[in-house]
Amino acid sequence: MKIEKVKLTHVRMTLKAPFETSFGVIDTRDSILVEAYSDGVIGYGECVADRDPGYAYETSGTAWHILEDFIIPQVLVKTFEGPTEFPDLVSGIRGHQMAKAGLELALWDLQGKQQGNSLSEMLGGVRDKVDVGVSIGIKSTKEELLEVTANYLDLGYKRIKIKIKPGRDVGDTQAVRGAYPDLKLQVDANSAYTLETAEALMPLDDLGLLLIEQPLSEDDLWDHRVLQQKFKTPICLDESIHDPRHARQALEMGSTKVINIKQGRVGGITHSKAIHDLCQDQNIPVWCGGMLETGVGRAANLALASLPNFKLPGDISATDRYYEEDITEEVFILNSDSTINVPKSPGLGISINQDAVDRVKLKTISLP
Ligand code: OSB
Ligand code: MG
Repeated sequence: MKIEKVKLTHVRMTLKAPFETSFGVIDTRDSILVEAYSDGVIGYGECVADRDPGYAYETSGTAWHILEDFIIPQVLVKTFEGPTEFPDLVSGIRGHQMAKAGLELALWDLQGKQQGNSLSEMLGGVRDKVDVGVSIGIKSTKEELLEVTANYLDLGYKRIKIKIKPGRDVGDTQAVRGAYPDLKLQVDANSAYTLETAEALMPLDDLGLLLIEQPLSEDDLWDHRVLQQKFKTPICLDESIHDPRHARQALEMGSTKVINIKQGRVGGITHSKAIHDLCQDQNIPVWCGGMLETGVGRAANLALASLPNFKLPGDISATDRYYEEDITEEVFILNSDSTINVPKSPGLGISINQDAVDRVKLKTISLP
């Protein structure tokens, strides 16, 4: 594989409704569309870093810089087998997993198109539709949370995740559980607690939750281990897992019983597959997280979630849950059994709506 040109486009898309998490309110979502050119074929990827460093230290600004000045120049001067070699190619660049994942995804799409295989086929996917749920932001009142939850259940989502933060945790979760005793329910704190303040979360342990996602710091494995020992509910790590080594160490320590895999956060599809395989060997279920992606990243998430050890529903919702207009021609819809179909066409199986990109474009560059 020889990449002749890479194009980056910074886009900013308006969410249909603001999404509040413990780290702030997201009303517009930035991302970088990555295009890799080789032999007349274009592969597309999406870098999921957001405008602000609230979820992770990376931002669309840092990712742009690292891609433009370090990652792309290295890839342009090499000839290599394909995307599985990409992590080695960029191993001299520390961190910046989201920046790396954006380009790696474009290489997967490219290789899939060249060889005529869908990403799911390339990875060894075993299902053509995947179980999905919806992630609900913090609402102003419990009543509003219950109303929004009811709306998503009406639409057919069978698994609900609610965002929590100190002061808006046990009460909100009890309200949803009270209304729906049998609902598949989980919570996500996005690193808002310390070991001390997490004491307030103990009542969650009696609510039959599927899991409690990332209660403690984004860079912490040890305190999650201490917390997991107090809870019977599985702790699930999101922010803390940046690569397969972190996953192995977290499992060895007992810091987590479930892993949320986001291909952006862990440096791409190759690392995601490695984490999946490691967890599968140890009987640890994984599920596919989301970053409010455009159709590009959503297609990748669906392909990833078709792997066998994705045992819990993913945060992969229908296009109409996020955006009025997406940048892909394809629109992802929810089936009546709370699943979304895995794309079948070569690579990511999506095509870009260039007019839609132009409507949300902030800037673009081509390298070399
Ligand atoms: O922590 O899972 C998270 C969105 C942006 C940043 C972090 C997270 C989320 C979500 C939304 O929970 C998942 C989605 O529907 O894409
Ligand atoms: Mg999360």
